[in-house]
Amino acid sequence: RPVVTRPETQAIDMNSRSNTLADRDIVPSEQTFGFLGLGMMGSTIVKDLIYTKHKVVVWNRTIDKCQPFVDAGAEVKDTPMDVVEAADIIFCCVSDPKGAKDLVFGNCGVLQLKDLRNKAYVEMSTIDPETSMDIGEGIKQCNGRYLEAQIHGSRQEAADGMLIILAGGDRTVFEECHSCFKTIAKNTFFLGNVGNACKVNLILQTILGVSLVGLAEALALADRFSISLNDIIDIFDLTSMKSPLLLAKGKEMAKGDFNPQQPLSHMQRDLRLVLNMAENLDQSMPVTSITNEVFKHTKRLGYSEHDSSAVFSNFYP
Ligand code: NA7
Repeated sequence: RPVVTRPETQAIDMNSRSNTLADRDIVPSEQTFGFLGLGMMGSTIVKDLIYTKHKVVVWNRTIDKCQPFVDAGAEVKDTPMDVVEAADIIFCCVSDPKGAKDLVFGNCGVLQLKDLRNKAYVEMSTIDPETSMDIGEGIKQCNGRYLEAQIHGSRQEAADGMLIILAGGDRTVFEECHSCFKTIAKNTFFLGNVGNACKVNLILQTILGVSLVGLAEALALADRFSISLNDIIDIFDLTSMKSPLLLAKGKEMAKGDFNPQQPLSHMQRDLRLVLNMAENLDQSMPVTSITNEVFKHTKRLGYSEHDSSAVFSNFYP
């Protein structure tokens, strides 16, 4: 089996700006915003919040990642609890539901503060509705306000300020986050109760995951016939099936360029969350189940940290 090398981790470019920012006429909120989690998404978001003059306090598990943000004007704290103490509205953007829960319920977590009066907590990590409801309940019991604000989009879309925000929970928090959301997103939707935004986000991820596996399988068949993948993509572009995303992913598959825009491990995590959600409803999801298996296997081949388009690699012996 060929050795799969991990994709290079790209350092955040603190000087890059999305072209869209200049046109958005952003008046920053006076409130102080906490930010937990400076991964690829979190870093990109915080960089733009600082640029648009929001007051930001940050924390990341690997503390070294905070330094460029401190240099750019953010304050850094030692624990999530310290961030909550210093901020009015706290965003969280970590890998998965377990990480999201740890930051709220764990040692030195948000709830250690006990009294969250005048504080609001905004969950941006991709999570399932049940986790979101648990977090929301915990925050509410300490008198805090809670909003789930799921971010839909790739790392490039985050860098371009073109995310879509799907929100549910406390509407006043949604409104108070207006200048932040305007900085990072092209559209924001308020979808009602806690859980609704998570459901919509995961449903969109289901469409994406299933489409990527279909695309990968079809392109692999073309390759077996020695038909040029670029020809297939050019013809696909002329059909009514075309979509910007599938075209981009098809090109990545043809080139074998799996630079992570949406890591494959995140895609598989989302499919797992979808299947758990459907299981509780006895909803049959045969295609998503197989799609999940395909992504799981691609992870085993070593492509967890590559882009989801690396699912193409699954179809080679
Ligand atoms: P990355 O770049 O993989 O970053 C993940 C971040 O989550 C990073 O800051 C991690 O800290 C942090 N993390 C992961 N697990 C934990 C736990 N258990 N405790 C504390 N912090 C944790 O992901 P992205 O930025 O692309 O995506 C983040 C979310 O946005 C994800 O849910 C997407 O679906 C949307 P580290 O730096 O490793 O110490």
